[in-house]
Amino acid sequence: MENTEKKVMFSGIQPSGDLHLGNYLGAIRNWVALSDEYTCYYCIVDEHSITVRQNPAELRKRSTVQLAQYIACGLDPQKNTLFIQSHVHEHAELGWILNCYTMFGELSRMTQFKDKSAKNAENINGGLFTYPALMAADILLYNAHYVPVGADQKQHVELARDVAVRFNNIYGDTFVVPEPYIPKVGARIMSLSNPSSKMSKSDPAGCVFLMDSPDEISRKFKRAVTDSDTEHCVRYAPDEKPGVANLMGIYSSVTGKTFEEIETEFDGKGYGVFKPAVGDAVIEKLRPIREEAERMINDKEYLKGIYTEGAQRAEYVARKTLRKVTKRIGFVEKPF
Ligand code: ATP
Ligand code: LTN
Repeated sequence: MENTEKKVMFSGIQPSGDLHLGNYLGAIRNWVALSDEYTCYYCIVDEHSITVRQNPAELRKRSTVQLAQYIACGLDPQKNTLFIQSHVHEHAELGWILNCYTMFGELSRMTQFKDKSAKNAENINGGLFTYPALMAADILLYNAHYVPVGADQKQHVELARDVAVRFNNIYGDTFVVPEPYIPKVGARIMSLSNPSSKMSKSDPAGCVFLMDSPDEISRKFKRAVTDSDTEHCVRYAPDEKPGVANLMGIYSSVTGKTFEEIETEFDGKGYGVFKPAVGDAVIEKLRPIREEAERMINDKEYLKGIYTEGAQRAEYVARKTLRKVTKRIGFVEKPF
């Protein structure tokens, strides 16, 4: 009874590297906060990650490690459907169908495609280009109303909306039209070593990983780039002092303090006090997550049980949506 009335959330992260503070503050934290209010599906999107070449053994390992980290972040597997994308073949099938309703011009405007193709000039494959159609399939299969992501994914969710509307206009109401759900603070955490680019696993020096030791976190924050002015005061001015604004965003996101409260707290104290304080707050936030994930990572049977049940629950819903879609577009009903 209650489940049918709840709105639906769907999101996913690629198992293409270790989870980091940007993933946590931009996305996962909201997933946890919304678990009670919504019916939630959180996926490990392994099919997306092969748009960039992966080492097979590492991809396999990271997919289950990521599941352990989802749970360690606070996602209760009883309340949330946690699963691996490739275990539910409907994603790939609807992905193909939606490719045929997604325009070349739309895909050409995706900034993630432009960024990733610039970084992987030797492997600009078709999957990297058509990736947003698969992401639309992920979301639309579950009739998701909201997609909790960081700001960098807004463009992809908007494309999923456009595809849903286009399909509904041709065939009648089929898909729920989803909306991005982006946090006010923490939507775009920047690299600690280069505050003009987003924190990303491909820049380990500026990236704080969930599994980093307290010493590593501390070192990364002490080295964080602030600014080159002589003022040395903790003041929120994103254009003039992007490094400081980024650290303030992280501190605010982790402690719940406002920017004014942070300015007052560090008034007259300088960066030598501020940077380690941000590091300490992050260490304390991540400590229980790291410890819980470390404990769970070796419990392979437990994790297998979670992703098996998750895929079964997900497939039940995905199958129904795919059937509806194939019927609408005119495929002959499968007789077995
Ligand atoms: P890559 O380093 O390959 O760009 P990524 O670290 O961005 O990957 P994704 O799997 O692409 O990881 O992103 C997972 C989720 O984390 C998405 O919702 C994304 O918006 C969010 N996210 C990623 N990086 C950040 C960041 N720096 N700040 C806030 N949110 C982020
Ligand atoms: N495109 C996202 C990952 C992703 C996703 C999704 C996010 C794939 N499918 C569905 C939300 C909903 C990324 O690169 N971070």
